[in-house]
Amino acid sequence: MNKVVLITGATSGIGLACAKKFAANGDRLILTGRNEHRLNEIRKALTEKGSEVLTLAFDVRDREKAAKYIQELPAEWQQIDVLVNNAGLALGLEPEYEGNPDDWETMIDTNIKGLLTMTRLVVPGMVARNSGHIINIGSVAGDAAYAGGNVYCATKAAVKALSDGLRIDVANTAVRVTNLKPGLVETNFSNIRFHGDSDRAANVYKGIKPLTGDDIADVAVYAANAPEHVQIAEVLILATHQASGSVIVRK
Ligand code: NDP
Ligand code: 8X3
Repeated sequence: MNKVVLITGATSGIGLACAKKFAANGDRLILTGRNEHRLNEIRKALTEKGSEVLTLAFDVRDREKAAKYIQELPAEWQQIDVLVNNAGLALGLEPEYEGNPDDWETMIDTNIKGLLTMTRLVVPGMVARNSGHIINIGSVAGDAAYAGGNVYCATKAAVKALSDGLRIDVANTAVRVTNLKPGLVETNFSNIRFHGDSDRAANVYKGIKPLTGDDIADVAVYAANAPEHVQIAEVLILATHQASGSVIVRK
């Protein structure tokens, strides 16, 4: 309630659902993403419902711009209570030996280095105030590789290692770190992964009731509102007919 929550990748899917759920919880939102038009639309819709929203359009791979925006936040937005490191993507599902190096670079730069950039910019203030919460959106894909997942799975394994490492680094403070690991969530994720091939994307969710962004956002809001002495360190959230990243029972 009344926290300042910064969400990266808030223009779609899990990030957008988090924006709506944290807004409904009475929190103030800093929403980021590359798509400025979508950010403006979302700000307008949430503001009309009574929320306080600031939007910042930047690419998390652009370290300089990210630093400029965070360092120049208006005074009333500078004390970020919750950082939701959500911006991320998968590209391709080829065997590792046939993958596209440009796709690898985009995934590594966004999912790992972008998350690190935001952590480096926001967490020092939390440590100085002895208060704050970082919610990283990892994945079941970080627990074990699945066919064709290679580099994407590696980036999400890195999110687990970075969450665990950060948790150690802030253990002498009241700052908390959560790694949320969703399974199959129907968002724009597969459209992006398959470079706009919507039939192939739809097939990913065929014969199964997938999770929604709201399902993940509910857990994020729960973790952020747990009593101060409770650190929800890691949560694996799967669709009911999914047992792991590679075991999915379709009807
Ligand atoms: P969407 O494609 O629906 O949303 C991705 C969001 O990330 C968009 O808001 C996009 O905003 C933002 N984004 C992507 N690249 C950048 C960038 N370089 N800079 C800033 N923002 C960026 O996918 P999801 O909601 O599904 O994905 C969100 C997170 O959840 C990702 O980290 C993903 O790996 C993870 N995840 C998804 C699962 C799923 O099954 N869908 C399961 C497990 C984890 P914009 O285009 O405006 O920049
Ligand atoms: C997204 C979930 O299993 O499609 O991280 O990789 S999965």
